[in-house]
Amino acid sequence: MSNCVLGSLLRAQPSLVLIANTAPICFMRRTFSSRTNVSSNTSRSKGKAAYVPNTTVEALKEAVKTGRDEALSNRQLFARLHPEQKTIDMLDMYRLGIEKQGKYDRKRWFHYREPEVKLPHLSFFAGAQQTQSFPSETLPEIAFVGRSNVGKSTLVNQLCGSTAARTSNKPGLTQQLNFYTANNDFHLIDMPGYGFAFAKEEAKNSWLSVIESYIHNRRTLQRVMVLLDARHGIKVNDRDLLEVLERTNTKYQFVLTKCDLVYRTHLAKLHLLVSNEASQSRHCVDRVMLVSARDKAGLNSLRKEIVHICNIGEKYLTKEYYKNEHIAGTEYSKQLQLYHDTARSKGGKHQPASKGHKKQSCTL
Ligand SMILES: Nc1nc2c(ncn2[C@@H]2O[C@H](COP(=O)(O)OP(=O)(O)O)[C@@H](O)[C@H]2O)c(=O)[nH]1
Ligand SMILES: [Mg+2]
Repeated sequence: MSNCVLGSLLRAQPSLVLIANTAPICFMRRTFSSRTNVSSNTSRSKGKAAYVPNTTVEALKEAVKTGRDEALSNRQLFARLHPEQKTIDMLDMYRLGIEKQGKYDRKRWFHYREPEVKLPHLSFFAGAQQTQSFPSETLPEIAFVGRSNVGKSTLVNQLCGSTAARTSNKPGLTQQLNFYTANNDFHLIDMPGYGFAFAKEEAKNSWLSVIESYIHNRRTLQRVMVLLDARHGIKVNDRDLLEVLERTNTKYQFVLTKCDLVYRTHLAKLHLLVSNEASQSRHCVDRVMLVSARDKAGLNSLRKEIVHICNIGEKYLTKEYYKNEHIAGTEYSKQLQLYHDTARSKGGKHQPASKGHKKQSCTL
């Protein structure tokens, strides 16, 4: 999880270190069928034991550490999750998730204004429905894959401030792999979505084979970003994809999208589950990214991740950038400390911008 994220802020405020090595995935209906023991015998692991994916419910039970016989609904299990305070701080800092007064939420009265990483605009250069039509392998590639309507095209656009990728409310619009180039530095690939209800049967079955053929044969593919809707987490079709990624030894990473649609507490719990799943999977990067394309939150962290993956940091992350990031991080941690001190002196109830109390904000 090292490379980008909170960067200098974390050096300044170690308590904000983004959690990554925590517990398994996701929140689903009670009727979820058992899909177990799709083990992978591949050798390329990070010292992890052979990967045996849990069902969503099993993972949830494991994360809650409840007895497997205890009769609790998934909703109850999910409610019992206890994300760490540093996760809440991280979500708060990046303004991810809907704020709500409660145990894990607090009224925001300071801001983290991180300097923006600017990536070049995208231009479409190829579309492919089958292996033969894939363009030649030249630049490092990052593929975005996930269920239909999860926000792949929107994210690809937002990352580069572009409108090249077509977005739609209607699921299943992208039926092919769309290749976009960013200033001849790297390629982003918008993959076909899966799991939509209205698709023809043969289209439903073909998504996996096209994706598999791409990830299996593509030597320039650096990472597959698996997008998950923050309202739903990992679903059945996602597990089919994960199985393929594990089997083909492909490095992948989870990205939770549409974080503006869920409460911060929900997001922190889901992050805990997905991080757990990531840390147990052999080829998954531990760090789980969170984004909201609507609020433009979390995008910068993902941009930095891309820059590091493609090894183009020298071009896009200058010394000036790191300096500004450090200043912003230090300022934020001071604000956070002040917040905690004030909250403590008021017996845990903080009243940020009341009369006579000067509202604090980061000046960057
Ligand atoms: N609220 C919210 N809506 C989003 C976000 N990202 C995408 N959407 C919406 O989700 C719908 C599907 O997005 P799209 O990018 O076409 O999904 P794709 O099928 O995965 O490519 C569109 O209506 C988007 O406006 C987000 O971060 N927040
Ligand atoms: Mg799309």
